[in-house]
Amino acid sequence: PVSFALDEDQRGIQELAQNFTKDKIVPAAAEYDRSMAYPWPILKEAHSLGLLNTHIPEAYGGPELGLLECALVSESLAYGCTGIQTAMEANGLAEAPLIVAASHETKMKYLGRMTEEPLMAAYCVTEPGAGSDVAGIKTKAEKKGDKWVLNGSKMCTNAGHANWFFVLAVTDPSAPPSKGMTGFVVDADTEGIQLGKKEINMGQRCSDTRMVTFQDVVVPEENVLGKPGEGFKIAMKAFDITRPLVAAAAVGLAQRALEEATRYAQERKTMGQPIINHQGVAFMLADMAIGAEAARGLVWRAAWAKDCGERNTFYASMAKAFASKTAVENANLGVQVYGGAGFNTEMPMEKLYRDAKIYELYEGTSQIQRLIVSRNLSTLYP
Ligand code: CO8
Ligand code: FAD
Repeated sequence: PVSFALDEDQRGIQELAQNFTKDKIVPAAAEYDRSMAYPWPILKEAHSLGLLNTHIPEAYGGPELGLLECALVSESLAYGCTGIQTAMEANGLAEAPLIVAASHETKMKYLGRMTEEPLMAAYCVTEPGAGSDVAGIKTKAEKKGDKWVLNGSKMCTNAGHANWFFVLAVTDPSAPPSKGMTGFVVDADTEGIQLGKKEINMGQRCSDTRMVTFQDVVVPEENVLGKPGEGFKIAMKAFDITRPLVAAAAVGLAQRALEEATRYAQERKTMGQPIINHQGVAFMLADMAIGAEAARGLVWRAAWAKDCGERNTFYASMAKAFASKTAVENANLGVQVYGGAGFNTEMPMEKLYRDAKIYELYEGTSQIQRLIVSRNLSTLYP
């Protein structure tokens, strides 16, 4: 039966994440935004509570949550700070290709260590010359004896703190991209890896985005995920897992903006009334509530489809596009409800506004999500 009611386990994990957010993330968020320090103490505590790496299977020491449960966690954590949550979610993104395609031994080695200690990992697909067009990447790996030699540059989250990278590289330039690329797991301490400077971004400033350069990096054959040539599809299948979760994080931001704005509108008075009594303000709050609830519905739809074993690409892109738009709109309306105070860095809304924009860019831009949705339409409605 269709139900929007969460069961006891789902409520339990949601409450755990909400309490952690209230106690640890919300009080620390503004300072991490100012200092741009990587939030190690919070990541370590999240790890000890089982709130990091939530979709690692139990066989490798993880909680093996369903995608819907992972989405509940992502939304709850992002409510507190999407910069901190992005660092956490980027682990899930790096792990997703391994969950999709790695051998038991590789999962044991690389997923196992993520559950044993608080380590971070990074997903390296985007390059300076190719973001939306994954088929256009230039990083290459050549087989030399029983090893692969990797050369190229990537731009990714968590790079400066990663223990290992998932790297997508061209291995057969003569094949079409979807059959000529291979996914590798690469230990971060391998010789030939150079890290660029931390990028200073508009928002989510404590999250670590950097260039990583691979120069003649030697990777053993056993670190190939699946078979050579399967990399492009493995990278895409990973997005089916993570786009609903990135969308869930956008919902967390949208919900936070709604709650902060609603509280403020009850306190702030103009013309002898709390501003929430002015219809012009109340309707902005109503739009924010409608957006957050609708976006959450799409996230749950995309997560549920995956949990049922269906291909969820269509819904994952819908959820990602809609939730990102909602995050940006709610942050914008939130600033409007706050008036001039919304523009002040001492107030929460200014950070939400800066943090929101990235949702329309990373994990596939809003145009790319629409491309994916639109490509499905003629098959669905011939
Ligand atoms: N599952 C299975 N197979 C797939 C999937 C999928 N989801 N998607 C595509 N394929 C298959 C196709 O069926 C096709 O197969 P075949 O060749 O056998 O017919 C093949 O792959 C090629 O597919 P397309 O024809 O659709 O390939 P295109 O090159 O035309 O287009 C996209 C592909 C959709 C444009 C793709 O390049 C894309 O998704 N681009 C966006 C890239 C992106 O999202 N980058 C994000 C990087 S990660 C990031 O930003 C991290 C943010 C920070 C962390 C936040 C916390 C997690
Ligand atoms: P481009 O692809 O150059 O796009 C430019 C513009 O053209 C966009 O508006 C785009 O929507 C539009 N466009 C492009 N192609 C089309 C088309 N066919 N139809 C319509 N419009 C189109 N990448 C990783 O691999 N791992 C990470 O961990 C990671 N973390 C990131 C963290 C941050 C903070 C940022 C900013 C980026 C990160 N990225 C990461 C890269 C991110 O995924 C890319 O920036 C994103 O996919 C867009 O690629 P691009 O920047 O090259 O833009």
